[in-house]
Formats: sequence, C-alpha cells, structure tokens
Amino acid sequence: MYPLPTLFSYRRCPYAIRARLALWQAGVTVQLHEVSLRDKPAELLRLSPKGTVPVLQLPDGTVLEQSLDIMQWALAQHDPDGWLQVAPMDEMLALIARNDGPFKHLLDRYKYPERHPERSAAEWRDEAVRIHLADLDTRLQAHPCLFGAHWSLADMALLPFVRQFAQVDRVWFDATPALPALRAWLQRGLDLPLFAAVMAKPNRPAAI
Ligand SMILES: N[C@@H](CCC(=O)N[C@@H](CS)C(=O)NCC(=O)O)C(=O)O
Repeated sequence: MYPLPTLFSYRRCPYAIRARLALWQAGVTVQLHEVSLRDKPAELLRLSPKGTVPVLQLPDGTVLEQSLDIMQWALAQHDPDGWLQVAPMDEMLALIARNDGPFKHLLDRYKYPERHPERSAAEWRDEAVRIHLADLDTRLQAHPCLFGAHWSLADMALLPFVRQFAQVDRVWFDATPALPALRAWLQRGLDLPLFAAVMAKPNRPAAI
C-alpha cells in the first residue's frame, strides 16, 4: 500500500482529465501512474478489473473507479472555490449524466465515423449539438459558467469532453455560428493554470 493515494491515469482521457482537475484543485497529492491503454498494468487490473481509467486507490485501500466519484471525493477533502456548492447537486449531476451518456455516445461516433457508417461525421456532430451543446451554449449566453458566474463541478466535468469535441474538427468548431458562448467558455477553461497543470506531460525527459 502506498502512503499517498495512487492515481492510474491517461493524459488525454477526458474522464482522467476531469479527475485530475478535481484532485489538483483540492490540493491532493497523488502518486501518478500514466498508463498505456494498450498495455494496462497488472496492478490496475487487480484493483479494478473493468480496466478503465481513471482509478484512484486511497491509502486505506479504498478503490474509486469512476471519474465522478474521484471528483466528488477530492472536493470533499478540500473545495477552495466551492465547486460543489455552485448549484444544486442534482442539477449538476443531471447535466453530467447527459454529457456522459447521450453526448459521449455521439462524440465517439463523430470522432470515428468510419466505425459507424450509418451516418456521416457531420450528422453525428449536428446531433451532438442538438441534444447537448446547443443547450450549454444557451446557458453560457446568460452567464460565463454553466451554473452562473463561477466554475462548478459540472463545468470541470464537461470541459474535457467539449475540448475533445472541438478537436475533432477545429476549423468547424472555431467558425460555427451555433456555439459562440461555448467556444469562449472552452477557451477560458483551457487557459486556466489548473488546466495546464493537469495536462503537463508526466515523466518527460528534459529537452537537451
Ligand atoms: N465511467 C468511467 C469511464 C472511463 C473510461 O471509459 N475511460 C477510458 C479512457 S478515456 C478507458 O479507460 N477505456 C478503456 C480502454 O480504452 O481500454 C469513468 O467515469 O471513469
């Protein structure tokens, strides 16, 4: 057992990014294990046979194997900007559920349309806008963050997924008239020092 919590993570995974955002925000120091999804360490599979990241093992042996559980655990330790208090928890969780369910389903198809030829990439994309992103944009036209003036659990849980959506076709995302407020919100999120901190490349040899 490690004296620090151990986080099994994958740098670009949106679920792992959201977990790191909350852990870093809470000031929880973890022993970070960057894993290869193609060659998962035996220790990860022993702790969590389902084999997804992120997984957090606490020093008492407790294993948290859902990104949202890790976020909530971290912020329960320390929540300096009150991310858990910005809005009623059930409202934030409902938005996160729509992100993790129907939106993620469409995002995967938009990213890999060749695996899902029953519709074109543009059709998957437009459906994702229709069922989720247009509503986020409407909210963000009214206030700078999803539930008002301040970043919340929901903003941080969704940000890595919207980032991934934007990256599929950056030219389209930067030009579409459908999502101006979402675009500004994403940029403000990516510009946070916290975001840069969680995306730092682990164990990268210094450039020479
Ligand atoms: N419900 C999980 C989903 C995590 C998940 O699906 N992570 C992906 C990476 S983004 C994964 O580990 N996939 C397993 C694989 O690719 O083998 C959570 O919220 O933590």
